Amino acid sequence: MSEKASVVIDLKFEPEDVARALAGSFEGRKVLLASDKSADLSGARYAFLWKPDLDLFERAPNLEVLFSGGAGVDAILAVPGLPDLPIVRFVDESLTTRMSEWVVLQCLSHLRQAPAYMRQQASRTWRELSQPEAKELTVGVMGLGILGQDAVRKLKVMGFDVIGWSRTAKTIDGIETFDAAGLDDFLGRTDILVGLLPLTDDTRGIFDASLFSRLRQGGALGRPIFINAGRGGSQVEADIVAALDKGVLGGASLDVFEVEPLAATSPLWGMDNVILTAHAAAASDIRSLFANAEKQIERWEQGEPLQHLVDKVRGY
Ligand code: NDP
Ligand code: OXD
Repeated sequence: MSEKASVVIDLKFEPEDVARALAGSFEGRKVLLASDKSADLSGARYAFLWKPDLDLFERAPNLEVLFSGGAGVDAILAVPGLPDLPIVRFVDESLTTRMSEWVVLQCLSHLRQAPAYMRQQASRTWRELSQPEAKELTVGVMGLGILGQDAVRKLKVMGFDVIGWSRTAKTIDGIETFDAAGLDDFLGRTDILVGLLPLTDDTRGIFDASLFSRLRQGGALGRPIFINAGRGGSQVEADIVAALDKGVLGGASLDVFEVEPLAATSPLWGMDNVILTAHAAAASDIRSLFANAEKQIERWEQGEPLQHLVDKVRGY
């Protein structure tokens, strides 16, 4: 039996996690690690990338398909000298589910004033805070792709009024949607804004002072809340801090940052009503990543079209 085409791994995950996930994956294929600088990668046809080493493509000149280690591909598309090969994005039910859990958790945390209760607990203060119902608030989700569409459905189940915004028009049962041209109408209705956008030339810095000033003021929480788990490059952190200071925003939950890890000096760490997580809303499960890719490799080798392909012109 002829040996199947080999695979090279250039994922910036813990090596022991990658090794564990590789056990039982890619049967019959040679698996090469880009971190082994003495390895001959010339036979590799498939590469798994997150933030790839710059020499990868010189060392592996015979690649046919690139697999992203995450759902977002901005870091891969930014690699200088990226060869013009198909890029398959990571689309995974477990990742999607975990992202929706994070989004619902953040919306409920602000609805039920979790940060204020944490402060009260720290000072042993017994005080009942107002408790509006979810249906009194409109959650506006920017980005209605794989993650956004799952999140809007689950937010709806929790009782929120939910609306969504995306580049192209969408029809989603029970959710009012807006396309790019409807941004102002969408923002004017939104009490809790959720960002689930990819980072592209069009979305870089989109969450800025001007956008925050167009959110609805005076809703059931008084002031709007900003939640972002897309990419930190889409937010202007100085504008978030200023908007919180001035009361244009009443709170925020951020999982992604302009520079990660977030600097210890960032004022965001110490702000009331701000919840920070460490780019951990929905991590890629490496075993699922390999299992999904094995299916795509089989399709590729059978001459069938690849799924979840990145559109390099759109940038996502
Ligand atoms: P998709 O590609 O499935 O969806 C992207 C959505 O964003 C689409 O609805 C798209 O519109 C919309 N969009 C893109 N550009 C624009 C624009 N300029 N204006 C308006 N809408 C726009 O991506 P996913 O849902 O799978 O993932 C979204 C992002 O989440 C990833 O790119 C990644 O950055 C981030 N992510 C973060 C994780 C974390 O742990 N924090 C984990 C996983 C992903 P349209 O439908 O019209 O094309
Ligand atoms: C991703 C991420 O894009 O982890 O999957 O951010």
